[in-house]
Amino acid sequence: KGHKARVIWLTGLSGAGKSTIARLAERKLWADGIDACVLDGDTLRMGLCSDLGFTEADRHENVRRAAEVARILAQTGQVVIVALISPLEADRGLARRIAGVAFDEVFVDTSLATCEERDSKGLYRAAREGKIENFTGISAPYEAPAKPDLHIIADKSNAEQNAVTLTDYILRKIR
Ligand code: GGZ
Repeated sequence: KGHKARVIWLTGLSGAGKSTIARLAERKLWADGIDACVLDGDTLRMGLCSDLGFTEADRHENVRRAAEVARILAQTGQVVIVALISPLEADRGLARRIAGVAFDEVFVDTSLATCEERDSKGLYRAAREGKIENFTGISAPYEAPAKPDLHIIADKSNAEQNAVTLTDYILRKIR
């Protein structure tokens, strides 16, 4: 069982589609009999990370905690799909080191223009109006991965297609 242990780390802007792709891929893996689970930034921030905000230090701590949990889960032999903005290259490097198992950095690459146009939660608008501070892409940095293990150009295709791309990649890696 343990040979499948793997951390799949999705990084991208708010609204890039990370959570949707992660959930769809999780189901596809289940359908193939593979133990998979999702650690989602939004969900972690409701509990384990509810004390954290969006300063650089808090995001760093958020990434660190998610990576530690991912490590524990991966050690049970699961494929752990993490969906966090994780905007800084250095923090993603930390996550890779903490995970301690096979680790893939996946760039869910949806342009800021597209995320802002969709604005499904109205956060970009609020950020533009100054109602949310340190908003990634608007008033806080996003460092795009220079050499992601998988680059999903999410602008050009729908979530289902992107989830197929991700699932196929994972299946190739674990088989
Ligand atoms: C970025 C923010 C912010 C700020 C609230 N900046 O699209 P969402 O709503 O559902 O996902 C975003 C989520 C980001 O949490 P992460 O834990 O993934 O971020 S990080 O890895 O950088 O720690 C967004 C919402 O929280 N949100 N304020 N200022 N996203």
